[in-house]
Amino acid sequence: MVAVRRPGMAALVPASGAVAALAVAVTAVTLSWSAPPLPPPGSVLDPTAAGIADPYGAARLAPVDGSRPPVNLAAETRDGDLRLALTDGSTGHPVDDLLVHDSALIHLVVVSPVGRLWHLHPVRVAPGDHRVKFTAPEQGRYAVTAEIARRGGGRQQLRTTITLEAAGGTAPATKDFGVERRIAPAGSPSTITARFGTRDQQPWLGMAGHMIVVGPVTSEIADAPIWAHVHAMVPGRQNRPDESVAAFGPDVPFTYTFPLPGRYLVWVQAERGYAVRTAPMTVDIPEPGRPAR
Ligand SMILES: [Cu+2]
Repeated sequence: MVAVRRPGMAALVPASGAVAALAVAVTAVTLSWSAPPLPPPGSVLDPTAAGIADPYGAARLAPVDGSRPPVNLAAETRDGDLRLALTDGSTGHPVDDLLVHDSALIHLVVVSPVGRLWHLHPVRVAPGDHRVKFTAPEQGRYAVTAEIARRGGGRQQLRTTITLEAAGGTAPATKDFGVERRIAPAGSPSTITARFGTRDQQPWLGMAGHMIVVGPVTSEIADAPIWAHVHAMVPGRQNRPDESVAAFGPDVPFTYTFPLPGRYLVWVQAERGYAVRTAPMTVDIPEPGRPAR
C-alpha cells in the first residue's frame, strides 16, 4: 500500500486493504474453530506414501503436507575449514534435523575450477554448523553441493559456490581403472561400468559404487545445470545399503539418463583395499535422435 503513488488510488487502497485484512481475520478465526491442528513438524514422513505409485491418481490429494521446507546452504572457509551454514528456507533458523543417509549426515561434493573432485563428509559442530578440513589447491570458483536428508523432509540437494584463493592444498588422488561406456542420447539411459578385473572391492557408504555427474559444462563448472549422484547397489541386497566387508566386483555398473545433450564430467568411485578409488572421465551426450560417438 505504501508503494501506491497514483493520487486517485490513494483513497481506495486503504479501504480495500481493510476489507482484505478483515477477511483474513474472519477466515483465521473460522479455521481455528474448524480445522484440525497441523501435525508437529517432521512427524508426517510422507503424506503421499499411500499413493506412491500414482500420487496424482488418488481421488483426493493429501490435504496436509507435514514435510520440511528447503534448506539454504552457505559456505565459507576459515582456519583451514570449509564451513557450511544450513538454515531453514522458511524461518532462517539453523537446520538441526538431519538424518543419516547413506552412512553420513552430509555428503558434500566439491569440484574445483579445473574439475577436481572431493567427496567429503563434514562433521556437525553445532546446530546448522558443519565443517570439514579443506585447503584449495587452485584459485577460482568452486562448486559446492551438499546432499542431505531432513527428518520428514526427504532428501535435498543443496548447491552453492565459493571463490577461493590457492592455499597449497592437494587434490584427491585419482585412479584410472577400466571403464566401459554405453552412451545413449540425452533422455535415454546410458550405462557406465567400472571394471576392476578382480572381485576384491568393499562397499563404500553402503554401496558398491558412487558416480558423480556434472554437466553440461559450457563455461565454468560451477554453472553446470545438472548435478547428480548415482549409486551402484550391492548385488542381492534389494536396494538396502550393505556395510559388510565382503568382496564385490569385478564390475560396478551405473545406469543414468543424462537429461541434456552436451559434455559432462563424470567420476566413478569405489572402494578397494579399504581405500576409495576415483576415476574421472569426460562423457559427451548426443542430442536425442543422434547416434552416440
Ligand atoms: Cu558421501
